[in-house]
Amino acid sequence: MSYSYKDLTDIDPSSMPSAEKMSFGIVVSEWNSEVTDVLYIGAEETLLDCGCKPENIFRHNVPGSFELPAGALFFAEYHNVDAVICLGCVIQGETPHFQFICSAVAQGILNLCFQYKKPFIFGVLTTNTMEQALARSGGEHGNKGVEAAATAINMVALQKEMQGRKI
Ligand code: DLZ
Repeated sequence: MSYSYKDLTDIDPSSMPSAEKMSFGIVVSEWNSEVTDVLYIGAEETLLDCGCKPENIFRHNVPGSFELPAGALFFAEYHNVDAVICLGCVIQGETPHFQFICSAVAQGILNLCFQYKKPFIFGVLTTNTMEQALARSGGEHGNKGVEAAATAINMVALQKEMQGRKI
């Protein structure tokens, strides 16, 4: 296993459920795209490493993190995916309404889980500085996109198991 961007997130695909029969929507915020594009690469590589077929990974962009819940909702309405991964980056020092955006996005994503009864994953970096965001998107603190994808696989596997379906 080798990730294109340095990744210290400790995910071993051989100890993960197989994602061979799973499908994923990934919503990516274009705000701070130098960070969110790397989150996407980490997420996509993790899904592929765990056996997901490339044709079962669907990406759509939204303008900013505030739009992530709406993008995820569109996935739930118009694509029959097993889980939706939301990737964004909100930086406090550059965002006057930081708290408002972060809590709205977190609550919006959580609400979708209950509304659609499937996993919607919060892969949003909420940091004080760009430096901290870069450290968590392929830098010394790993890649939150990897963590979000691994969480999505584990949650889909859990849901299938509890439904009595084969993974
Ligand atoms: C407006 C704004 C600001 C100031 N900062 C960020 C940010 O750090 N990260 C992010 O993802 N989005 C930011 N946005 C854009 C909002 O998320 C949203 O796209 C706009 O307010 C339009 O609804």
